[in-house]
Amino acid sequence: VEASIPEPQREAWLKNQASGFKGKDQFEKEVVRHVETTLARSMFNCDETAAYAATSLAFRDRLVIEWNRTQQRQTFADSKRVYYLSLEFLMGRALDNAMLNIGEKEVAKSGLSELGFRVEDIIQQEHDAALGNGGLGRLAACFLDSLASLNFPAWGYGLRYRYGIFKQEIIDGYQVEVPDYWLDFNPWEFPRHDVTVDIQFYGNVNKTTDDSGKVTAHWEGGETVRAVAYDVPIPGYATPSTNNLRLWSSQAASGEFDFQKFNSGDYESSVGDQQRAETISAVLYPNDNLDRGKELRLKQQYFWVAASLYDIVRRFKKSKRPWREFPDQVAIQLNDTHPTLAIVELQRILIDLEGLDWDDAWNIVQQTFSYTNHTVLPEALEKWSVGLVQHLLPRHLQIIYDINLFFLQMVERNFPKDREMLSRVSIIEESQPKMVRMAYLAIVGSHKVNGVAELHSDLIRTTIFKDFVTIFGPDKFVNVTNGITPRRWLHQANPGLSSLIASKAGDPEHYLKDLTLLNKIELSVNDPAFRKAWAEVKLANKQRLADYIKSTTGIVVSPKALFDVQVKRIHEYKRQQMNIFGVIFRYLKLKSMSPEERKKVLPRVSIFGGKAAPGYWMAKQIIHLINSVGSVVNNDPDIGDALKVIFLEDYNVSKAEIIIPASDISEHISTAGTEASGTSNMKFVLNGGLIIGTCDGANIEITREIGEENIFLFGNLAEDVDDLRHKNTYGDHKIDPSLDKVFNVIQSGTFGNAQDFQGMVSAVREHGDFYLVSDDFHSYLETQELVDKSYADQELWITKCITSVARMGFFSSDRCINEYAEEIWNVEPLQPDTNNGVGKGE
Ligand code: Z2T
Repeated sequence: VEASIPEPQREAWLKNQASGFKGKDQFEKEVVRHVETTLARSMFNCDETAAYAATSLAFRDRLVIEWNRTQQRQTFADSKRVYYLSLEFLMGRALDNAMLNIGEKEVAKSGLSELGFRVEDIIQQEHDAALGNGGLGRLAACFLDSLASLNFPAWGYGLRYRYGIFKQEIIDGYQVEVPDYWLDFNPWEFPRHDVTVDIQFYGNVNKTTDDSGKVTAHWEGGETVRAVAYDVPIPGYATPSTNNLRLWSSQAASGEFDFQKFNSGDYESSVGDQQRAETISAVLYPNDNLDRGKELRLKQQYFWVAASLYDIVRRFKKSKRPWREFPDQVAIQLNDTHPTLAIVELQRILIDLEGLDWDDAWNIVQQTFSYTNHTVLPEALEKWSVGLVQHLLPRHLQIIYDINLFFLQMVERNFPKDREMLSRVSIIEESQPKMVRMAYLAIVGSHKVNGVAELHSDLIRTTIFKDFVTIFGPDKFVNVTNGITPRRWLHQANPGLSSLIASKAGDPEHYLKDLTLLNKIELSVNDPAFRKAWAEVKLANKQRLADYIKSTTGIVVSPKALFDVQVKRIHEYKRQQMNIFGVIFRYLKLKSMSPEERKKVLPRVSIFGGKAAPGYWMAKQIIHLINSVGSVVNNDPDIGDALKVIFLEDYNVSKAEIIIPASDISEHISTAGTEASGTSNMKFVLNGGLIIGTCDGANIEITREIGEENIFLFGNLAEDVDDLRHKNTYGDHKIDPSLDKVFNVIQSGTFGNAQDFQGMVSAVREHGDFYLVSDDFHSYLETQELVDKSYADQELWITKCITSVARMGFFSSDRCINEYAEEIWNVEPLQPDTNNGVGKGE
């Protein structure tokens, strides 16, 4: 490594190598230096914002040093790398994570305290990096944390949206969206103005034939947009390994800024061109589990995919290896179908630009890519109209047709008797208009396809991708059950519980890296002191949330009440409507009691949070009903503490870190077979809360791990859903009597204008109850009663909680990443102590 600096200068460089702060005194010195020089502020008016900025910069200096070293080590080792392509990275805040992963949180705490600040307050100054919608984006963030913590050479690739997911305000009970402009001050990104790729759109294709008769396609004309790299360091926990997340930002390419217009005085329209280019990376599409097929979205996808592949190929070419070794050096994971064009783009690079034969190129492509499916909901499966793809990416459409042709020829050869098969599996849907089925393209272009929980992986094998299992054989389809990072979701979010666990399971540096060590706490399940401390931690976490509720809503809730939490994107399949109908039923029951009876009931706080996609009318109605029920119930003097209904505005990662540790029971109640995995279910149990849920997604594996006596399962099974839906539509659909009562009360105007909630009611009563709310309602209410009874026995409840946490080790994203590495990527960790690659060639 050092040999790259010429001898005469080497000494000066090495002597002056940056090192970042060491210890509290140097940390303080660095903070003050950043306040005074980097930020140009006087130390006499340093507020919390400035202290946050300076602290981040001090930690950033430390990160950057390890980041450079890690990248250099990886370059010299030249081993296989993983590239995780995701349109979403829901990172949340970075400072606390940087402090923890570097292992200097105590230094920061005492240093900041000497400077007059509390570390918790400083951490809270940071704006969430919210470049994602929900589970899919947060999963990508957990994966980056695990990849770095396990020392895998890995890069994330995404888009640098100027606006993350919108901020949610609740005004008069309705959701209002506010833009999330988050880049004002972001110390965690490094613009790389020297790392740019010019991306082509539109134009047309011309073919030339050389002397040997070989035909080459040339994609010409159209317009160009420039991709500029912004790099974000991703530190691993308790390791110096620091990986890179590269986010692309769009700019006008230099040739595209129209100087003609500019010089002729048409300044405005030349700036307009500039802005049009910047539009590509301007905003995150706010839909969770829905495909809207907008042209700008397709542009985003190709822009990001093409820039990332150019970057990956450029890095590979430096090694001067033959092309056939590409899959030995590169594994590319497609996070859902959003980056599927990467398959086509690599094939294009290999055949059009590098001159490989189709078959050689296609082998490389298939060995390189693998695809994760995250949903079976038909409305979320991406399709692009052939016309749009033809217009925007004419050469790619030709290649897609060729991929499809060769694929269908293979199918025809192998399954000559099944004529219908060809139209069923065709990448091109012969509809009006014709559509490109992106999931099929992703399957055909990958060597592995995975689902995200066992039930989900079974479902894709037996339903939506059934034919492909027949065609490619069962080994291509695997399960990798999702996981969560215990660093953020236990240690950072719940320091009280983490240190209590440490008293039994040993050093956090051990159990946070091998979460199965949690099982040690089960030995203490009957230890009275441990149990008492456990209850105190939960109460403190509930008090923290109660304070937050008071400060944001003005509503006072008792931390002694049972906290019932459902926080996730609002979606009919997740059934927040069933939850609020259940809350109404509880309210009616309380109203029918005498004051004496009412005093005996276990008080409950129903807490909701989550965003509705701006165009999702039914989801917005659900939010409105929750808020309307809240204003009636919370102000009903008969009710008092017996029931409170809270809607927490603008649910996001940093709010999850406060809400999740405070939960007693959380709701994961999707219609069976619709929630691919869910990951918050894992977070809640890991934080000592129990679950009420359906037999869906990862709930099933959570049950297997923690024992069915420790979870409240209810409702119909996935295998029965089709029949029930059929009955609801074609048979006589009898509504559950308790639900009918609830509907009548809604329609009497108890919660405001009945008309406002008609959609929710008639979806069940008149439109076939697609999500089986009525079918599951009785079982849901019964199980909620069981929850009340169980909570009344606090001793048994605490036993359930401790036992569950002890058995949650499986759900670490470290386990999950190790499975991907072994079963799909074939990559190995690169230990940071390999002497910086010195002596290995070069
Ligand atoms: C998403 O968050 C999920 C699936 C999607 O399918 C899209 C989005 Cl934005 C296209 C979620 C699943 O709903 C959830 O069950 C799963 O746990 C999560 O992805 C991560 O796999």
